[in-house]
Amino acid sequence: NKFSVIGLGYIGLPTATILASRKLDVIGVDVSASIVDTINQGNTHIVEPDLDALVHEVVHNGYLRATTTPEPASVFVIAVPTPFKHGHTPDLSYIQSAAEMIAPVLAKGNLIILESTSPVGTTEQLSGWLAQARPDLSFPHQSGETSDIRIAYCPERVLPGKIIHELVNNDRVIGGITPSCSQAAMAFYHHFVQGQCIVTNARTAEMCKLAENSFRDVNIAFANELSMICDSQDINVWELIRLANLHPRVNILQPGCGVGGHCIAVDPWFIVSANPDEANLIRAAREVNDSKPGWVIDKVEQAITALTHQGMTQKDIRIACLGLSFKPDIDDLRESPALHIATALTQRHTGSISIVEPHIDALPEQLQSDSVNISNLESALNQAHIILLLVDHTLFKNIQPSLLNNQLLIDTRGVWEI
Ligand code: SAJ
Repeated sequence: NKFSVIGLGYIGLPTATILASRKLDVIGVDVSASIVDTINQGNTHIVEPDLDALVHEVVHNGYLRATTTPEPASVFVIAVPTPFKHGHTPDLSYIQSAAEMIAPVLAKGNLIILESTSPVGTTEQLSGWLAQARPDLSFPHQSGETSDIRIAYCPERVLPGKIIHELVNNDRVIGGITPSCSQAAMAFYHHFVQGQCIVTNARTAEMCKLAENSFRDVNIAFANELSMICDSQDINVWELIRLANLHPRVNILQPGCGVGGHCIAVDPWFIVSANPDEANLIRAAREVNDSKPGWVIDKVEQAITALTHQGMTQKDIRIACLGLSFKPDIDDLRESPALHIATALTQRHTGSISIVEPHIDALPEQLQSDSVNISNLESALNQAHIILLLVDHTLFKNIQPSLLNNQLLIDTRGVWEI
């Protein structure tokens, strides 16, 4: 039995690696030759705790091999990106290409599992694309039971930073196009999942993933809206949330400088674009979270104005931006509100900006400017007139209070609770 994982990114590579660690024969497929080469050397192209050593082990033991050309296998797991296009509609082209890639090597009895976050109906669509490419095989559809190929939707749910643990321990929702597709997928996940595997239909499983991330987005939006309300009411939002959360049925999340990453800031739009008349709360939450970086930029501009009223010229005002990643203690800058804010400040501020980001070595392209430098924490704090905390990295939580003297502090994460 061979297992194939299509797409070797943040989900596909850990999944392929965990399968291979169970001594299963795994072929990883990716369109990028450089990713394939990196993996075949036993290395990884993504930063994720515990992944490096595991990839090294399974590649050297011969259980995981990467290639750009799909090969026959008994199970294919598709874990390719589903970004959104202009107008917030989902872009399914990576799933369609994955389908076109594997179609020629499919054989009777194969199981295909889609793990990519997808709008409702995508698994059926996948079945349709495959049926077009392989008229010699029968593919499942909701009304029919028997088919040569089985297809299921099983969303990934792992948290970046805890992927290896959560891949094994999280419960899984399994949505086969037919009950026998679900049973086949269930048998597959039992190779490595210790959480419960619960069967439903494909549409429910697709919506379940979107609902999970929308739930989190709506809850973070509540915290972000509260932070803006409290600011104009002169109330410390961090204290307020701590107090409100003492109530046994209240659990408010933490405000921040915005919501980033490639999931929570994207997936709710899949619901909104398919249900524009009903998804009002979900849309509003997205808008609140997307407005937060602009609000933070306004706060920095107000601080700059306050310093100029004290007699400084804007060119002499030095800003320290603490953190660029989309959440604490990772190196991932994708859809990062902190990066967005730092970029906007780079374009607007005439004085110098020091960036402190312990998880990257060089500034991303959009921050390359004569007035911006990457700095260590202590010198950035010493020289700054304004300190803007964007990400609650552990390094920043441990800052000595003596380093925060006369600078203006803008703390978007409640690390200093101001
Ligand atoms: N954030 C806040 N306040 C909070 C919590 C988070 O501002 O109280 C911000 C973070 O700083 C970050 C963003 O939200 O910018 C998203 O971070 P996250 O840790 O909530 O989630 P992700 O994007 O790393 O992973 C999410 C997870 N989904 C849920 O928790 C419902 C994960 O389980 C999913 O597998 C993942 O999306 C995905 O791939 O869909």
